[in-house]
Amino acid sequence: MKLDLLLSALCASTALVAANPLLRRASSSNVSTSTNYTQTATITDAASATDTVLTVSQGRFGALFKPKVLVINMFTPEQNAWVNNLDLKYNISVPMLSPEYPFVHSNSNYTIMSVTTGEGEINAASTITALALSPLFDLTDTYFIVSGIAGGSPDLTTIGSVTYPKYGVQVGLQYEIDSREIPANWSYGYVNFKTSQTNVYPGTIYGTEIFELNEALRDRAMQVASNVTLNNGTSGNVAFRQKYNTSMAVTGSPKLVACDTATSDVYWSGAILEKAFSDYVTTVSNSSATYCSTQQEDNATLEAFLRAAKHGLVDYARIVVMRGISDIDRAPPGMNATTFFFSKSLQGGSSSAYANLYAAGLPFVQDILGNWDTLYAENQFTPKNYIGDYFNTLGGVRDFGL
Ligand SMILES: *C1O[C@H](CO)[C@@H](O)[C@H](O)[C@H]1NC(C)=O
Ligand SMILES: *[C@@H]1O[C@H](CO)[C@@H](O)[C@H](O)[C@H]1NC(C)=O
Ligand SMILES: *[C@@H]1O[C@H](CO)[C@@H](O)[C@H](O)[C@H]1NC(C)=O
Ligand SMILES: *[C@@H]1O[C@H](CO)[C@@H](O)[C@H](O)[C@H]1NC(C)=O
Ligand SMILES: *[C@@H]1O[C@H](CO)[C@@H](O)[C@H](O)[C@H]1NC(C)=O
Ligand SMILES: *[C@@H]1O[C@H](CO)[C@@H](O)[C@H](O)[C@H]1NC(C)=O
Ligand SMILES: *[C@@H]1O[C@H](CO)[C@@H](O)[C@H](O)[C@H]1NC(C)=O
Ligand SMILES: *[C@@H]1O[C@H](CO)[C@@H](O)[C@H](O)[C@H]1NC(C)=O
Ligand SMILES: *[C@@H]1O[C@H](CO)[C@@H](O)[C@H](O)[C@H]1NC(C)=O
Ligand SMILES: *[C@@H]1O[C@H](CO)[C@@H](O)[C@H](O)[C@H]1NC(C)=O
Ligand SMILES: *[C@@H]1O[C@H](CO)[C@@H](O)[C@H](O)[C@H]1NC(C)=O
Repeated sequence: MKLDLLLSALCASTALVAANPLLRRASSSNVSTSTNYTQTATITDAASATDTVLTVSQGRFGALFKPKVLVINMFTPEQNAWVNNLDLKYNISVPMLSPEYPFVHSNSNYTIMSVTTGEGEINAASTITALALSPLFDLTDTYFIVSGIAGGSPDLTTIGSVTYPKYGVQVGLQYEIDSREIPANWSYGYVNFKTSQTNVYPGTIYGTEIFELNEALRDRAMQVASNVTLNNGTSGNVAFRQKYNTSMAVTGSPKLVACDTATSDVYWSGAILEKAFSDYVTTVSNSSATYCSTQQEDNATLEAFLRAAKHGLVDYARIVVMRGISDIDRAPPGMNATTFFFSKSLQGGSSSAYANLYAAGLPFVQDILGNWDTLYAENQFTPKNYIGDYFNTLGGVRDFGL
């Protein structure tokens, strides 16, 4: 371990703490020299402040770590692809991460780190919020790569494809009536809020329905990965792809695809729900977003980052989402939805998705570290498109919505 580097960072942080009036009475800064780092930095006299508004800039003062790249995984096999291959052997414990995934993992010079959120929207939002607010980290210049598996649309992807969304859409924010109880002329049981039919723009918006990411950075991430050899999946995956209509992308080899992602806590499957959710993606994005992957976290992650970006804790233009396709969202012709969904042997594309997320993500990580001074310290891939949420929280004018 680079003890000297750690100690000099600690001294610098102690000096910053001492210089900051809001943190002057901070009680302790506790860095262990084991492979688990634990720091406690507390403001003990906040209650005695006379100002009615106490604004504390966290994430900079006293920060020990300023990673250049932070990979975000959702569960263990996604995490292993990065932690094992890049030897992210240092565990940094951070308060309020998932009880199941309590550590940020780091390489030996603290330039590349990863965090695992736990699965589902609640875990993703909680972990990213905790990390963004942690006084251990200065994430203001950090590039974030969301690296997780997803279900894929057979129209645009196949098992092992790696997709790069510009839009993330949260499709669960709708009314639902069980499809056994719907009128005969409805295609599915989902209806947009404050409307009584589908494909009408929702009449009420929570703000997390749609996020737009930096397209220029996304395109760079794809371009530097354009020559990687992607894992083709098992012989079972190759055979299974052929069950679909040969006009669909699913029957081809895995590729890198620029297309958009849908978030729902519900792990759904089947052609009817695919139609419901892809229609929603189309409606809420004013036809700008093209649904091609389905997962359980991205809009939660992006909402937490949005709030952090609003307060200068992270840069929203430095986020890339990668979703590797582990399974297909609907059955091939001649097979019903339940047989398809519950046949593990048919859904077995996860290993190629994990491998390909790392294979395609590594050139981007190397690009960021290798060209830090010239291209990334000051982001040369500045967005040409609107970035942010429905409420224009980060400024600019959104290109979707009412
Ligand atoms: C979820 O986030 C994605 C960005 O990954 C965005 O394109 C999408 O519109 C969001 N969806 C919802 C319903 O919030
Ligand atoms: C630092 O952590 C150790 C081990 O948890 C604890 O015993 C000690 O009291 C802490 N020191 C301070 C100053 O908080
Ligand atoms: C690191 O944390 C883990 C999990 O809390 C614990 O089992 C382990 O003993 C710790 N290691 C050290 C060196 O403190
Ligand atoms: C560090 O984290 C890894 C991955 O989460 C875990 O397998 C390992 O046991 C942890 N090491 C310690 C010392 O806690
Ligand atoms: C830090 O380590 C990474 C590999 O983990 C290496 O690519 C990079 O050059 C190192 N950076 C410095 C400043 O030593
Ligand atoms: C379904 O039928 C009802 C009653 O005829 C009609 O009002 C409604 O517009 C129809 N909905 C669709 C989606 O066609
Ligand atoms: C990909 O390969 C082509 C042909 O060898 C080469 O011209 C191009 O520079 C490579 N691109 C990257 C990003 O490595
Ligand atoms: C890779 O997968 C594609 C699509 O399933 C198949 O056509 C091709 O033969 C496979 N290649 C190899 C080397 O298995
Ligand atoms: C395959 O898709 C094409 C184009 O959508 C369609 O014309 C054709 O009927 C489909 N074939 C089968 C067997 O479903
Ligand atoms: C789906 O197909 C399987 C096998 O043909 C059959 O046993 C099952 O009853 C079918 N389920 C439905 C819901 O149609
Ligand atoms: C998006 O579509 C809705 C109708 O669904 C329309 O009222 C709105 O003006 C459109 N917004 C933009 C930015 O084009």
